[in-house]
Amino acid sequence: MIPIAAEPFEFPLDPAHAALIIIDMQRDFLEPGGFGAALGNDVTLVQAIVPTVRALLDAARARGLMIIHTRECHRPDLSDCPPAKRDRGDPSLRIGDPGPMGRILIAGEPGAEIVPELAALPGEHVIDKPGKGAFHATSLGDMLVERGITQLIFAGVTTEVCVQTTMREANDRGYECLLAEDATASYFPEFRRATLDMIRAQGAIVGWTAPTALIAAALAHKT
Ligand code: C5J
Repeated sequence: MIPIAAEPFEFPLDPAHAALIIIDMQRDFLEPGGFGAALGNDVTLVQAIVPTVRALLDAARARGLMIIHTRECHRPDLSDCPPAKRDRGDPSLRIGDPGPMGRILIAGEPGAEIVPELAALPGEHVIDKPGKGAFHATSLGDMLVERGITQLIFAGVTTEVCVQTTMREANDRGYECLLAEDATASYFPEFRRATLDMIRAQGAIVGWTAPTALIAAALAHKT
C-alpha cells in the first residue's frame, strides 16, 4: 500500500487493484456548440482542467493501471434517452438535435468524442453511458469485477453531476473512491467545492479527495 495524504485521512493506494476512471471529458461538454454550452454554461471553466487530467492519465498509464474513459451519449434513435431527460428545461439545443459538432450527445458524432488531448489509447476502455452514473446500463461493474479492481481514482466533469453520481454508485458497490481535486471541474465552481466537501464529510462517507500531484507521486512510487 502506498499512503496518499488525502482528505479526510490517508488513502491507502493499492496500485495492483486500482483503476483510473475519467468521466465525460467530451467535446460536447468542453467546447462551444456542445451540450454544456447549449445549457447556457461557460465551457472555459471545464476546459481548464485538461492539462491536469492529462498529467493524471500519464501517471496512471506509466504505472500500468486499468484506464476507463466514459462518454455520456445516446443511441441515434434515442431509445436509451428517456423523454424526461431530453425534454427537461429550455436548452438552445436538445439531446439529438443537430449542432455544430453533429447531433448533441449522440454516439458516433464528433461532439460525443473525448477531447483529443485525452483520447483513449489502444487497450484502454471507453464506456458509453446513457445516464449520469457510469454503472447504470453499462458493463462497467462486470469489467471491474473481472479485473479484481477494488479502488477507483476519479477525474472529469462535471464534479457534482456525472462524477459524483458515479462515485456514489461505486461507493455503494464497495469500491474505495479517490477524487483528484484539481482534475475535476464544474460550470459552477461553488458546486465543485461543495461536492468535494460532501464526498469527504462524515469520515469519507463517499470517498477521499487529493491533489493530482500527490496521486501522481504515489503512482510513481516504487514498491
Ligand atoms: C452533465 C456530466 N452535467 N457529464 N453531464 O449533464 O456531468
